[in-house]
Amino acid sequence: MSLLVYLNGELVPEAEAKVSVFDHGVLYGDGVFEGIRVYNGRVFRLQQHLERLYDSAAAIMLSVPLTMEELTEATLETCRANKLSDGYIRLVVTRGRGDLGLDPRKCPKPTVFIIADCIELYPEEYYENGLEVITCATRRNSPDALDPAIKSLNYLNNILAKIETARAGVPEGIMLSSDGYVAECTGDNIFLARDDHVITPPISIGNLRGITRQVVIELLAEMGIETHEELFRLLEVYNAQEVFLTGTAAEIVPVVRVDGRPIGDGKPGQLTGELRARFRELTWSEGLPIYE
Ligand code: PXG
Repeated sequence: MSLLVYLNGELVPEAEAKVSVFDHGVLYGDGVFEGIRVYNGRVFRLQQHLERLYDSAAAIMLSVPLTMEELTEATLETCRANKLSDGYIRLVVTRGRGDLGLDPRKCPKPTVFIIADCIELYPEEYYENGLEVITCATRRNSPDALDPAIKSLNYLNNILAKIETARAGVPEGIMLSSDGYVAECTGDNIFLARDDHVITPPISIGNLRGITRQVVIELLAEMGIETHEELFRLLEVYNAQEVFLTGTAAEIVPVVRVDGRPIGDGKPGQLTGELRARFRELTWSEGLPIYE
């Protein structure tokens, strides 16, 4: 069945959901986006995703032409039009149509589109057996050039790293900051379990303030486990008791091998398993209802 895509205020069939080749989102990656999950007829953490979208837009001086309430309603409407009850939403705001120069002032009207589609889930074996990851040679963008906390359409930094992981035959890769600290993965945040607490890199090193990252910090707090946001290098990853990644697509996924080194006993850890169970419960019961 053809999807209905929200495009600048209208729901149009997928084949008619087109943007101009002069759109600066296409020409320069000039725009922002969100990837959001729908579970059991509810949109998970929509408010947080929209807040991050408006923050990213503000950082690049892009004015989203809808209020938060309007964008919320447009998102729900797009889900309803596609009878979505479990799936994935891609919400994009580009600079809009301009000329062949960089100047964003030549783009008077931002383009907004929302795709509500099924999600291709990660293979079950990733969760059962854990992932093998490598460290990518491509360093994460430096925050003083293009801050990775801005979820912009410009994903080439991540894609270059993703090409390395594909060549190595593994599903994800660790990206370091320019001075060698662990920053995040190509599309996921990273956590290590160490003794009685958990660590994850601070946002300021240059990573995305992941919505799943925040959920995991909350779940850990409920379990009485502290999360320390601190700088660490690869050695600490190799020596961690457990390593796991978090992201909207991946949810919470155990890592069992990094650069050829087994993590812990080389099997998915107990804490990661417990977090996954709690995450499943939360996603099943929380979220903004689409059909009420
Ligand atoms: N870091 C980066 C660079 C990301 O792109 C995350 C961390 C995790 O953030 P959230 O808010 O999702 O917990 C992301 C998000 C995909 C896909 O298809 C990737 C993301 C989101 C949705 C889909 O690979 N990455």
